[in-house]
This record gives sequence, structure tokens and C-alpha cells, in this order.
Amino acid sequence: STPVTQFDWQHYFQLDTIYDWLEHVARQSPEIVTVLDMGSSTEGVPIKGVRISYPQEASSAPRTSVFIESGIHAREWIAPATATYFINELLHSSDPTVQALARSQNWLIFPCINPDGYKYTFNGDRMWRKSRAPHGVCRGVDLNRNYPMRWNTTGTSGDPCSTFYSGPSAGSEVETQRVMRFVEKLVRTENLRTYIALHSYSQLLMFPYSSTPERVHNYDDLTAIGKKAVAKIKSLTGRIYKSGSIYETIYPSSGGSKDWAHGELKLNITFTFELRGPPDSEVLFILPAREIEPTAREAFGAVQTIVEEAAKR
Ligand code: ING
Ligand code: ZN
Repeated sequence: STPVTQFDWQHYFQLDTIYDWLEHVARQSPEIVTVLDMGSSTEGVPIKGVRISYPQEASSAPRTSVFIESGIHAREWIAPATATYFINELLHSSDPTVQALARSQNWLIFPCINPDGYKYTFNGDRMWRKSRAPHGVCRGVDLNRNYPMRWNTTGTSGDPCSTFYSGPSAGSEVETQRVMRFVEKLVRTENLRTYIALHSYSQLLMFPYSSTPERVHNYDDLTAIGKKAVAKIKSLTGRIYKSGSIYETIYPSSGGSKDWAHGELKLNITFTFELRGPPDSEVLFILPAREIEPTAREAFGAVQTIVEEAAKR
């Protein structure tokens, strides 16, 4: 795979290179970065991420934490690329407001929570979305339909050959279980406050629910935070993102990780990005690599706004 010294935000990288880079940043800043492994995927590939935690004085108040999941859908390559950009900014930004933000939280960032699918988009089918678990004659579960909240009720399929297959039962997939167990532990041990997911594409910043038109109890708060965050994006790159509930903004669907996080885990601040898509003339989901940097930069600005606003509420 590509040597880690060539890692940048001008190219898309394979999973091995992303993982090598995570190990590299941890070696560079051992007192700040730890590489974590949630456990293995169906095909035995580790689900790796980092914990970024700046040294803190023993006397200071305990920090809240931010969890960022990315790459649940294999073909959305901009998502893992954006997650690695976030890691780099949190470690190396020269902007004092970013440095303060980085130090104000513990950050748990997992660039690729569907490693089998991501690998398959390089060596099999570039347009693959699901995991790769065998289910009868077909393979793969749409992991963002597999979480246990109103599982299999809308915008999903019971057919293992469908792109939107929800799996044989709620939370059936090992990748889902890894994330659930990990995030449940963050609630108990890391004062988890914010859950962010990265997808593409549509230029949206969305919050639960996705499975029902019913509004979450803090709908007004999330609406206000979303508005500020999309204004931040516009100020950075001029791009127009729309904000709103997933159900109202994109399409109804059940079994998503953020419905579970908000509805079952009771995490109040949960947002899903739909990042940039390709220009109309180009192939669906294939965002030119020259757009990685501005896409990730505007998304990072929005994350900064979300986390700062969350701290006030
Ligand atoms: N979009 C998301 C999907 O899983 C979504 C939209 C987000 C639905 C969160 C439910 C919860 O369909 C893409 N592009 O995958
Ligand atoms: Zn997606």
C-alpha cells in the first residue's frame, strides 16, 4: 500500500494506508493520540480509530466527548477521507479556536466502520454500499438499516440481495454490535455528549429521527444548531447545505445509527452529514479528489459549531 509519508487530502486511500496513518499519528503524538480497535468485522478486519485527548490538569472539570463514525457505507469514499482530515486538524491546526476546541473534548474518531465493504470498493465493485456478510445467495447488510430502533419499518428491505437490506434481525451484524458496545461504553466512561456520522452525498446536515415524522424532544435546539452550522459552511466555502430532521430532509428510513443513539441511548446531540457529491456530469458517489480538501474543511467548520453549541446547552 501507499507509504504513510504520502498521506494527504489530495487522494483517496485504501484501508491499509488509512490504518497505517492512524498508527503514524499516534507514534508522532503518543501523549495525545491512542489507536483503538473496536473489534473485528465479519471478514476479520479490525475496526480501528483514534482517541484524541490532550493532557489535562487533574483539577480541571471532566471533559465531554465526541464520537465520529464514518464509512458505514462503503462507496462514500469522501467520508473516511473527511474523518482523517478532522484528526489532522485536531492535532495540527494553527487556528487558536480549533486548538481550544480540540482541547475541550475527548475525540473518538473511526474513519471506517465498514472495513470489509470499503475494501470491496477497491477490489470488487466501486458502487458497493453494504457490509460483506453472506446472507443466503447474496452478501451484505446495509449497516445503517441494522440498528435496533424501529428496525425494518420503513425505507429498508428484507431481501438480502437488496442494497438496503436491513439484516435478519435488529443489531444482527457484528459491525453494528461493535459500534453499539463501544458507544455504550463511551456513555458510561467518557461522558459522551455528541455523536456525528459522515455520509455522502447531498450537502445536508441532519438530525433524528429518520424513521418517523415525530419530532425529537430537543428538535428546536437541533434546528438552531443546524442553522448555525450550515451558516458556518457557507462562510467558509460558499457551499449551501440544508439542515433538518433526516425524515424531513432526505427520506424516511429505519434502523439508522443516529436514531438508535438519540432514541435509545438518549444522546441529545446527534448529527449526520451528507457531504458533497460529484458534479452532475460525473458518476454518482465519485467525488473528484480535488474536492476532498474543501469538503472536509467545510464539514470541520460545521463540527466546530456543533460542538461549541452543544457545550452551551
Ligand atoms: N444516506 C443515509 C442513508 O443511510 C440516512 C441517510 C442517514 C438515513 C441517517 C438514516 C439515518 O440512506 C446515505 N447517503 O447513505
Ligand atoms: Zn451513506
